[in-house]
Amino acid sequence: MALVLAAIVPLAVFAPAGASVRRRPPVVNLVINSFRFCKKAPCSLTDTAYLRSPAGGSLYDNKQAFITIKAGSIVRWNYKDTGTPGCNQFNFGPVNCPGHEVRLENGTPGGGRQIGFAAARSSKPTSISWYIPPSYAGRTIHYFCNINNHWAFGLTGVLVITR
Ligand SMILES: [Cu+2]
Repeated sequence: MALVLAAIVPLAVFAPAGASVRRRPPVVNLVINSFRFCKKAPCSLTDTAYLRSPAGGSLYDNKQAFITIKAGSIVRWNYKDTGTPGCNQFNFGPVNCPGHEVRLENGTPGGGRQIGFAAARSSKPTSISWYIPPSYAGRTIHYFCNINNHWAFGLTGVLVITR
């Protein structure tokens, strides 16, 4: 018994209290599916998070489709638009769909920073990842796909960033 204790106690003593062990940020997986952003495929028609004005910005927020994310996480949008009606199907002419992007809303027609692009008809899984820094806690982030005006088809999202 004493031996066992002797073996355990030093571990406890030297276990770094509040050590600055760097943890990997948790990953929150979302999907891009049927021209929508949502948590899990299949997305539904009502997963459009806001109606976007052609001038930029939101005309109407659909709060039921907002997605809450903890600051300090990585958001990963996985491209799953291979089904019907999906981007992969539109491979010709004026309705050609090259893929989808995540672009931050900034109230201008073209939008702000592009976080990433996921190509259609890829032979490999495609995703867009974004690390949300802790300082973003409290923000509500509108984003959309501006490729061929996909936002007008309902491809808009909102992230609510919490602590
Ligand atoms: Cu798109």
